[in-house]
Amino acid sequence: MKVITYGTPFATDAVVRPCPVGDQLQHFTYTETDILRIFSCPLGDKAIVYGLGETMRGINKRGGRYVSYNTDTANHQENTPSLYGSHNFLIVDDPDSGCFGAFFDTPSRVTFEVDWKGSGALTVSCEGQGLRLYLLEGETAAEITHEFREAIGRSYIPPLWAFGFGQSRWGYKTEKDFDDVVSGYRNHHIPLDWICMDIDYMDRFIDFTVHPKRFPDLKAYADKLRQEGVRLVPIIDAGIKIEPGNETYDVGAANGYFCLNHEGKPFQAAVWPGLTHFPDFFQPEARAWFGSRYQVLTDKGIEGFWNDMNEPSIFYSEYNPKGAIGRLKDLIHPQEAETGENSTYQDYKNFYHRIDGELVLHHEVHNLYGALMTRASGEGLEQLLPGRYLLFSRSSYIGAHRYGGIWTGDNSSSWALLKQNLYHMPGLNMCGFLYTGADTGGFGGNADRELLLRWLALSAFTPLMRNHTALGTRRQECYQFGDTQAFANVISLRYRLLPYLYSEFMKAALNGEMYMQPLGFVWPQDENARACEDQLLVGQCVMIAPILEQGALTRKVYLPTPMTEVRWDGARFRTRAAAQGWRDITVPLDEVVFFLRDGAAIPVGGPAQCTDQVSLEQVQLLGPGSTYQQYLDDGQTREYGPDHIRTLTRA
Ligand code: MIG
Repeated sequence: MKVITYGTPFATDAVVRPCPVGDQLQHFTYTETDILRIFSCPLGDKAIVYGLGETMRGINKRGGRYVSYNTDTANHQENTPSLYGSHNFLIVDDPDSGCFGAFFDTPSRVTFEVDWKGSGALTVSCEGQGLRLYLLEGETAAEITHEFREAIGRSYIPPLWAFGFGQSRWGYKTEKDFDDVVSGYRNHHIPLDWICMDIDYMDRFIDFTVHPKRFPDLKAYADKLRQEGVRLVPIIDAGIKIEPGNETYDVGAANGYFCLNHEGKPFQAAVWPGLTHFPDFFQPEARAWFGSRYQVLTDKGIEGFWNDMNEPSIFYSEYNPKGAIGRLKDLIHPQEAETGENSTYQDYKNFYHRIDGELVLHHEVHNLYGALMTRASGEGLEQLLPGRYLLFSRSSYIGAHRYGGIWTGDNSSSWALLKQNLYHMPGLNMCGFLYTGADTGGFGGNADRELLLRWLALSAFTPLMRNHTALGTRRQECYQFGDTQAFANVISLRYRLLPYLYSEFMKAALNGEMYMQPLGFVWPQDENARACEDQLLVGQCVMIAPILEQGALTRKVYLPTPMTEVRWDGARFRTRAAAQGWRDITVPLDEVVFFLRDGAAIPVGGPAQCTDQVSLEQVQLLGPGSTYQQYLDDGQTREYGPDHIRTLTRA
């Protein structure tokens, strides 16, 4: 990897390894305008462009236009240009001219046009004061990804319980709402490990408060659920309610920890709590202070959090009085949204951060805001808790992957967004985000039974497996769709596979490898594997080929090599050899089918209703292979390391 510097780039801390300076630009031609630095290169007909993390469309980014400018884009669709995170790393993999990788490291807006409108070129336009361009060479996309991952530092490692199944819904308010979820799952013998507390647990949406009537004694309540094997995971929003007596407001205001407006006063914008100030996460002192605020909840036995609204999302402000209406217009007129000039854009040009004694316009460093909130929380939780914490954020930039995971935001209950969940995973893994997943079943809109079951069969393999949905949508808990046996079957697979999934996650995190990768990473010479957009490898031994079409009981699967087909019916695994080439599989709604790579064996455990009941040690080998290298630790302390490997051998 080599770095070339343009202008006066902002230090993002995305890359943590020293990197030699490149003497001249490779692969791209460079042009400049008053406001843009433009990098362009031709794309061969067969070139695949991998990467770009949280962006819409397929694994291969060809044909699209993607704008790195973190945006609260509920109901995003295939052509939505900006989501919640900015991950400016891509790989061009051309069988005719070879592979290279490029990371455009700037917190300002960047636009990627990838064979956009058939241009036959990759064009990257960067705004802002400057950037660092990292270029990576290698034989394969996998090799380049590994080098990049080593450069950006080790991915965040969650506790084992975070790999259990989580239930969430915007609208749970009282202890009774949560009790109902616990009993709903336990009574139907569907495993469950954690439940998210959305904004209604707070007192009037004020961060680091608990609603006094709804949770008169949160500590006692959290302890009670903990006895039943369930943890509570509260949400924290970016905006701090302006209200004397709100301790977070008082201390933040007294110490100058909030972002400023043109007049040097704290910038005001309305979000859930009403008028708020935004913490200036660019100041190290503000980060340390904000991170320490989580103690209000860790003192009550909380070990996991999700950070929301940290693009930051803004409903309206004095600079953008029609904010909410403007956002509605963005949804109705996606063409306007496509320019990136959406309504919150005005806000982002109207507030400042204090960075090393200088005022910096938010817009210039916009894409780092959520990442720095994650860093503040992660560093805080590291101090507050003796062991590992669960943390996932909505907004992100590369670098945040060292402190927490992300979820992919407000998707919807549609087959298109189910597919998107699969497409997202490899690009996110390339950028270091391993602990990630989508709102299973979809956030907006109403999920039906079939969609939810098929979605669960995919998220059973994503590290973050959470059913979440919006206020006002159909009830989406797994016991709300008639016969619950199918749900118990699918989710129980996740728990049976935990010894394998956890081991592969840990190896991927500790060794800078992919946890979920496209087939083209492993079989770059195989044209069918390269073209495959609806199958993934999970760890080194498993290939998944989920059903992604409504009404489909069968699908075609491509096997680059001979494999073992595994069918899980809720009670047992049945295996049979499957030859190389195109195969048809039939998958009833209450079963899951996946594949083991040729000669592989994986460890599987016994039945469990929560991770407390999971033993990573008591396992059996599944598949024709005779050995497996299992990563093993206690799943909760920070005593992890690449050498915690044991060799399992078939008795
Ligand atoms: O303005 O907290 O993406 O998961 O349920 C919406 C309510 C705010 C957006 C998050 C979503 C969450 C919702 N939040």
